[in-house]
Amino acid sequence: TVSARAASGVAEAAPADLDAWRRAATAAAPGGDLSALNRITPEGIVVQPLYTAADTAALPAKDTLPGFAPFVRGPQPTMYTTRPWTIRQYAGFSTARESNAFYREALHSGAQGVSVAFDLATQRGYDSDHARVAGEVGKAGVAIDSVEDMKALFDGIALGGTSVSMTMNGAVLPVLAAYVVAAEEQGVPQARLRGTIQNDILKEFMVRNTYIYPPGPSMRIVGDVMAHAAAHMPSFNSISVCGYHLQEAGAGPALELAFTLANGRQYVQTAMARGLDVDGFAGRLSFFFGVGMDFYLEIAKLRAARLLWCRIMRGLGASNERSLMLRMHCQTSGCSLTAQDPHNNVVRTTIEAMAAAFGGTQSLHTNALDEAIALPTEASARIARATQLILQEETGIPGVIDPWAGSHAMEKLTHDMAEAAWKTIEEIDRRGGMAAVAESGWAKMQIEAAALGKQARIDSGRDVVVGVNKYRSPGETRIDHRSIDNQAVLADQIVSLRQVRSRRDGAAVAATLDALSDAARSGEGNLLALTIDAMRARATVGEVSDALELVYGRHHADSPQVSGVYAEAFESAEDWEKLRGEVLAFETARSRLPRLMIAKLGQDGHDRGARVVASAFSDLGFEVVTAPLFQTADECARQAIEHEVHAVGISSLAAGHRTLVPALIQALKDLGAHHIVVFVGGIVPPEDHAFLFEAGVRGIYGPGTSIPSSAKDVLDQILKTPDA
Ligand code: 3CP
Repeated sequence: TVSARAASGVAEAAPADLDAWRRAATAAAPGGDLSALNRITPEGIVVQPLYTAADTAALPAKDTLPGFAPFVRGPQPTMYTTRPWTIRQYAGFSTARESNAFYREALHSGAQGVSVAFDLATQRGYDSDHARVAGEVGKAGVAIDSVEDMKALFDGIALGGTSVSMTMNGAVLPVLAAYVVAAEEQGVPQARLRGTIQNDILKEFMVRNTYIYPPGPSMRIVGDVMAHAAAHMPSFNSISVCGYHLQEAGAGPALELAFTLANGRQYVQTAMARGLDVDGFAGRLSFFFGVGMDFYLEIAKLRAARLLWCRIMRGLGASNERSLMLRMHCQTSGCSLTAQDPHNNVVRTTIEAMAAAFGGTQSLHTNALDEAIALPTEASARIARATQLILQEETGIPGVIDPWAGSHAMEKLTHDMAEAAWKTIEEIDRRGGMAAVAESGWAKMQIEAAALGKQARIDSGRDVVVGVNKYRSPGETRIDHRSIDNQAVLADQIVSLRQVRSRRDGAAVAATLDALSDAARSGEGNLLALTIDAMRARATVGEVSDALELVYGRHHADSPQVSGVYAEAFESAEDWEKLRGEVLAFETARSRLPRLMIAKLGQDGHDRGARVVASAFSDLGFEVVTAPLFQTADECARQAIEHEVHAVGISSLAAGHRTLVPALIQALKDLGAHHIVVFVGGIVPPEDHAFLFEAGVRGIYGPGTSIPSSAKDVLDQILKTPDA
């Protein structure tokens, strides 16, 4: 009998008969086709319904140990069993004083490290009183103009003991220098500083856009930071090579992995080319990955990252174990969060955080549930932190090192992920290396094509997002959110800038700034060391940036648009044809195609949404002009008129909309262009909608809006408006 067999354990111990399983599963599979149960990811990775020993028998790296090369199972022999990952929440807003209070409360309530978000003015190297940044000071991060602000930011936080991460790339020199001087004035010498500076400029050119100078000089700056840190800051991670932003911009896991590792390799090569000994600095390179909802694949990605980095570093001649070991920070995926049913985001973040822990991260940020809407509140930040505390202290998860090891599925997926990424790395090599493909725009186009495919799969319902394109709630869930009084922050910053400028020795500051410009010109000297002198003398972030801009100029990117990808991946022929028909009807009514300009205003360079919308609208038959980044409202209005557009779509992701959008509408009116329809997409809290509509905005399309539905609305709005 069955129970007798079960009791004896004989049937359970019988060798697996894979053929018998195949027959049974084939009979149960749709259409009798077993392969229909495979999922093929957009990157071509096949996820099977079942994995067995047959899938892993030939894998080379399936039986390794943590703390030993190739580190698939983690960089430390004991991993979380002796020290869990660092709970490090990215935060910063308003003034240094307010952010300081937030950090102190977080550290008191379970956070284990600090991670500073700077406002866009600081990231782009402008002082708060610069005319170009008036709408953005203190908005999406903290405003830092000088050492005095940096000292206020870390007041009461012992910089020798707490590790601090700073997301800074373009303005890395003045910001890191201000940190070094603030620590020095706290009595902590550089040599004792622990922490990480992002300093990953290649991905800025690819997706994030907070570069300041052109690629060549920017890479010199990266190299100078690495060289200075290697010599004087032995416990400081001089770079955090980021995949996170690539994933946020649309890259799938294999593409994220490939580009991140190739960027990392490029930095190592740059430093080696300057004569640095690879084992002298490579141990302080760090990585940063996004963790999305594809649970198994995300764990596989993190394991594969360590495997491949070890291979890459051996290839570059590194021999020290630390140089071969990839250490990482992870962040749960911002773009997996939804503005609809925001409480569901806690669930998403928990699942992603588990993937990061199973993947062996060293440090983790968990997103707050309201991050698709605004900056986190005290309450949402508390839940986000507790998500990690619960994983660390209630679940038992940290008690087993790399618990997925030996799973046929996980070992095979780790291998397949590594192979997929490696293929892309080889393609990059064929195209001249990472610096070349970042500069040519090829890398950006790959990411954008992935983003468009994803958007089309969501808009046509193939990829499910609960509460967005399926199971939508009939009502709207309103939640509190934090808003920043930007004008008050600006007023504060102007006062403190005045104080700094009036108390310092102007001639001494000028001399340090001249030395910096000279070093930029000659290529001699270390720019970070010279910037530390300047910041110590109380130069400001903007002045240091200007001293370098004088020599290097400001970079203006120009990247071609992807076309046809959205149309190809869109799966509902009926909806598609209907909308195309409406565009053609518009053409008949107005004797030309609908023309629109997609723009971003101010220093908000997060342009994934803008570029996806531009490309998709263009596939739908619109004529689309993409405005250059970093425009003022006036500049944008003039361009819209020059291009004779019917509508301007502003993509706003950095909370500048309340200032910048009304300014644009006013500028259009001042120039007599009342007929140009203005709409806004991106992150706009519901409370701001009435304000923007009153200012004259005609449509607001938040995260989760399908592109065809916004396109239809834009057409209707234009038709309602008399033409010029
Ligand atoms: C750790 N240690 C151990 C063990 N675990 N020692 C023995 N046994 C163990 N099991 C040691 C480590 O070797 C290390 O010492 C020390 O403890 C700290 O551990 P760690 O693993 O280095 O952790 P941490 O200090 O937190 O550093 C983590 C990395 C760092 C290395 C990843 O670079 C980091 O914190 N990165 C964060 C980056 C970040 O926050 N980015 C935010 C981006 P030693 O150092 O002496 O070896 S936010 C972007 C958001 C979007 C946007 O851009 O807009």
